[in-house]
Amino acid sequence: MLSLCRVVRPLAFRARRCAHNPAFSHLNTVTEEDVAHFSNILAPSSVFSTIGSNSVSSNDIATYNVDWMGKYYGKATTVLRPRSTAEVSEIVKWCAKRKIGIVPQGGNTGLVGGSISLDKEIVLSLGAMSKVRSFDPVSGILVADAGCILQSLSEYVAPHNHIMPLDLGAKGSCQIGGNVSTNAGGLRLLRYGTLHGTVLGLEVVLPDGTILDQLSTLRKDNTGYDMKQLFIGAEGTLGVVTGVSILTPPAPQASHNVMLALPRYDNVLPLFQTVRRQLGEILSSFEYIDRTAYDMAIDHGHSRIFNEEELKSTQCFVLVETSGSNKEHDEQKLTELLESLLTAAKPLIVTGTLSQSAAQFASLWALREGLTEAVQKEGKPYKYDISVPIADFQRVVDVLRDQLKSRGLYGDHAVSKVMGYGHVGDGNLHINVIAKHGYAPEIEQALEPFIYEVVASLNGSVSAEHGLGSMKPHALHYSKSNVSIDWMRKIKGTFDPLNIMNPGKVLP
Ligand code: FAD
Ligand code: 2HG
Ligand code: ZN
Repeated sequence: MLSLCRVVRPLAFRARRCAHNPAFSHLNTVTEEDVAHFSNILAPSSVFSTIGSNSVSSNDIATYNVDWMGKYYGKATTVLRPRSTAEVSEIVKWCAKRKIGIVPQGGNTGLVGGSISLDKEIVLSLGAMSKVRSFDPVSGILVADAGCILQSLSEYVAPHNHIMPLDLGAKGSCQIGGNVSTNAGGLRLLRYGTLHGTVLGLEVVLPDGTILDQLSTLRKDNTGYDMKQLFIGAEGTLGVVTGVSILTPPAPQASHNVMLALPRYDNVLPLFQTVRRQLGEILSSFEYIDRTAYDMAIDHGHSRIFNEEELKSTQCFVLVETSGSNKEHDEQKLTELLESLLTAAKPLIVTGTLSQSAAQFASLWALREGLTEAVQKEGKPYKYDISVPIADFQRVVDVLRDQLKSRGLYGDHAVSKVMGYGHVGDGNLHINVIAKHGYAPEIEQALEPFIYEVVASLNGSVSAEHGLGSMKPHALHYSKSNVSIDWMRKIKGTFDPLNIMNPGKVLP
């Protein structure tokens, strides 16, 4: 295997179309007076507006007005980049008084159009709040501003032999506040669990400007309702997260990975059971890549892991990672696993490649982590991030491909590829449908609500980890009962009666 170490590249912005939500009549447009007020409460270099005497051009704020995929165009005239929680509070107080909508924006890597202003809301970018407030190397508790980039935090705790409890392909751009607000999952969830468990406390500016300081560093605190949980995954609809207290685990002493080639999709579930049983506590990731996704990654320059002969009988792949405290012990367990898989009477795998160096370890991960960027180079993706039973992963991909075929939309003239990859260990499949020549209404109509109905029939979730943003509020009812949606509305109404905080997102 070639040793290729890819790093996350700067994220490019591309533009395509405008999402529109008509329900904004309760909000006011930003005026010259508002911009003047913002310029009084913030440093001049923190205010960017196409309105007023110091106006900038719409090009200057273009990157805040389009999402990472180039699927959602924003309409904000004004972008504010506060430097402190007090400044965020002043901004929000003014917006509440004037009924101006606010879109909190982190690294803008979200994949459901949540960080984009749909109408006349301002963008409140957290990027200038990027200081680590404290770190305790004994407990591993890190307290940081919401605008800290995930990768910077990983680099901050690394010399203390700690790691962040989450890791994702967007780590070079996404912010910890954005991660918390989307309840991001990622590649380490199987081992370290969700942010609902690792986040110990939050500091949040509520929709009236009040600062809610729950930046606890306590592991245990059973004093009533655990309010922070409401903001984890709220996608900026309940307040602006300004500070995060999070538990960082000790870095594993030894990590290994192996890419397994499987002859049949049906083997994924029995393989997961076998691997979990044999590796036990050292299993830290179990990621799925279908054949289409693998071939695409190779086309886009990733190292070839298997030869042509091996690929002839391969339908899909699994990337297994182990993390433990004893290198020899872990290596022995992995080698024994591979041997038993290859010598079984009915082998579940065709073959496997065990990384032999840090570079090979990184290369196997780069292929998996690089899929989202490779997809982006292929065309315009429709992304469906779903929870379904593991045994149904590939069937759902196939059913969707068949649906496009039946509408005459599958082929180089429309959808060139339909693929699946994701986090088997978490029951989370990412389906990517690639529109070769750009987004088109007839493709979307063929896909939706069809895919949501399929997910509902499997009792799955229409959003496993990316959230609802502006893409899926209308699909919420496929995964949540009316009673749940009613109570979500009541919670939203209690925190944000004026509906200024990220309006048009999450709730239908
Ligand atoms: P943004 O995109 O800026 O915002 C996302 C949402 O959170 C918006 O609704 C926004 O209003 C809100 N928000 C942001 N910051 C705040 C704040 N401080 N206070 C209140 N609300 C806020 N996601 C996963 O779960 N797992 C993955 O493995 C994964 N991999 C990815 C790989 C790539 C290459 C890309 C491009 C994206 C990936 N994502 C993944 C999606 C995305 O990166 C995550 O959802 C990430 O957590 C978003 O963080 P962000 O700072 O970019 O937030
Ligand atoms: C991943 O798991 C991310 O790689 C992105 O959640 C998924 O590209 C996608 O659809
Ligand atoms: Zn994912």
